[in-house]
Amino acid sequence: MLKIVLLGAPGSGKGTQSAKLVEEYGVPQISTGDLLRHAVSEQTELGLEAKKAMDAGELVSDHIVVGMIRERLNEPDTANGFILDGFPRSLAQAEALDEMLAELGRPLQCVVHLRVDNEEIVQRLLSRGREDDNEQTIRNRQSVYQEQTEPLVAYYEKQGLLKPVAGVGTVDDIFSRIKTALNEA
Ligand code: B4P
Repeated sequence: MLKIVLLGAPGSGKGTQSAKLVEEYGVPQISTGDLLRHAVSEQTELGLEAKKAMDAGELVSDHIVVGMIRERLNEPDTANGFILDGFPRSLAQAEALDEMLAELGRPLQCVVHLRVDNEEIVQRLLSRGREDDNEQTIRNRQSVYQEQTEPLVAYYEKQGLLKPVAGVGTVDDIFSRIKTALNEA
């Protein structure tokens, strides 16, 4: 059983580490970025609305993202746990998540905070080269992160759930640090 949030700036490696956690613990990864990119590729109404925000490096509206997560957490494969990757990203999303998990009787175990400095992130994302990985959008994502997502560090620290992990070094080194943090949780 693993019920965690991976918190970190855009490009801090949440998706990379989630894939390894899925392999190790056998619980599903729930990535709002992946769910949104899927909606964009299917050209649903929601996808078209989300694309504008994603291309600009802004957050997609809380209403859309919370609805997607509510649906996903009600699917049976999450009964034994989940890795939330890239959600929550605002205080409103974090509060909505607390409510949903209280209703489901499945509180969070811990929040892993991947810490990487901004310049390293710009270099990583420029070499990843996804559609929203140009320098201007990356810089905007970083300032949106600082304004809207960074307050979640204090939010989860207050709840005694925060586990800071250095997100630099090799993917395997970071993964070992995450496992150590989870064992302590
Ligand atoms: P996401 O899909 O969540 O993407 P991300 O934050 O950019 O990436 P992540 O941290 O997962 O990094 P990755 O492992 O890929 O979000 C995209 C957009 O969707 C957002 O800007 C927003 O518009 C929208 N969105 C998503 N969730 C939302 C929400 N909850 N509310 C509102 N809007 C939302 O790693 C990045 C790169 O680094 C990769 O190329 C990887 O190979 C490399 N890398 C990883 N680890 C490394 C290491 N140790 N060393 C060197 N390189 C490494």
